[in-house]
Amino acid sequence: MAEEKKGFFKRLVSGLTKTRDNIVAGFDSIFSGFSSIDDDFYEELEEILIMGDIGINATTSIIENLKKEVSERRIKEPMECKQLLINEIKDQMRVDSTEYEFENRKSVVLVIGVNGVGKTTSVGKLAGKLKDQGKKVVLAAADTFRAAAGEQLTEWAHRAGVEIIGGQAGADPASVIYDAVAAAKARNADVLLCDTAGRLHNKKNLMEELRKIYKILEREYPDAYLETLVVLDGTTGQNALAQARQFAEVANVNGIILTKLDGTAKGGIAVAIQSELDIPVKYIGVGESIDDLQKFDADAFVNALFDVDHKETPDAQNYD
Ligand SMILES: Nc1nc2c(ncn2[C@@H]2O[C@H](COP(=O)(O)OP(=O)(O)OP(=O)(O)O)[C@@H](O)[C@H]2O)c(=O)[nH]1
Ligand SMILES: [Mg+2]
Repeated sequence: MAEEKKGFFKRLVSGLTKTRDNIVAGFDSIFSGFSSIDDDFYEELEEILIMGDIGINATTSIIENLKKEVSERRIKEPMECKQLLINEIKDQMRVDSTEYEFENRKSVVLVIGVNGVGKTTSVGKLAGKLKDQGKKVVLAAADTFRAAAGEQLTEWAHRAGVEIIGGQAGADPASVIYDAVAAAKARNADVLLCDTAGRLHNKKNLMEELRKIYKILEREYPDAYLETLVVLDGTTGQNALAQARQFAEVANVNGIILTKLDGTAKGGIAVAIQSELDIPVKYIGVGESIDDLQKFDADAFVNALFDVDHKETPDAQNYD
């Protein structure tokens, strides 16, 4: 278990290399380049945070809080700001453990998002994770739009060792959900994970489709806890933020799965989403294999970003 945690932290550190190069290299040059903490210093810090996709909101509060701390503690050396900055960034992105309630009760998890962001992959990875925790998982292949979508999820179901309920291509997604609910009830499943189609919906179609699905869930499975997760592609930076905002307008979004953080310089978007929209990033994806999805942990994320403490930190984190 500890080995596994370490392994993931290592992958996180290496996955965030580009983001780190993008943000942290800039910090270091400021911390060592400035001899005093003045307006120029703050301005440059602000610029790096904005360029690192951390978002206006988070950047503003990080800088304001930093100024306050610096003056209260009478800090004079730019280098001494580094740890304060790390702490401020962490504070922007804490996720309460109650946010994972759906993992611990009978639940339905609806996974939505636009084309190609990693919905099916994330459903597969999440299935593997929950199965490993000893949970009974059923998958609903409610992407009936793309012909190959069912096969793709079936492969994941085999990999994770869980059951899958699908429908014919072109079938009504709500009818697949209906069948999947029946299966989940019959097998006394802990979690029903629903993959959905990612075609670019217009807002009206999306609302209509979600409304039908929610209606079936409310009617057929009223005792299941409903969790709606939006999947966002971390490589798309500000675009991901805009998508999250749009989905939040049409659905009761409980959280975000942020994928493809490996190999992107835009990982700072994780901070922006949390701070701008107040929707927690609950999972992050840092690769294509089944183990490459983990609960988001602000401390581990920011430590990985700054590449600090990564020898001691993993065991102290709540990766499970
Ligand atoms: N590197 C990397 N690739 C990922 C990650 N998550 C998903 N992918 C890849 O992204 C591609 C698209 O993933 P899918 O899971 O098919 O995306 P989707 O949202 O289901 O796509 P549609 O159903 O077509 O809308 C695949 O090649 C995945 O392997 C990740 O965390 N890291
Ligand atoms: Mg898919």
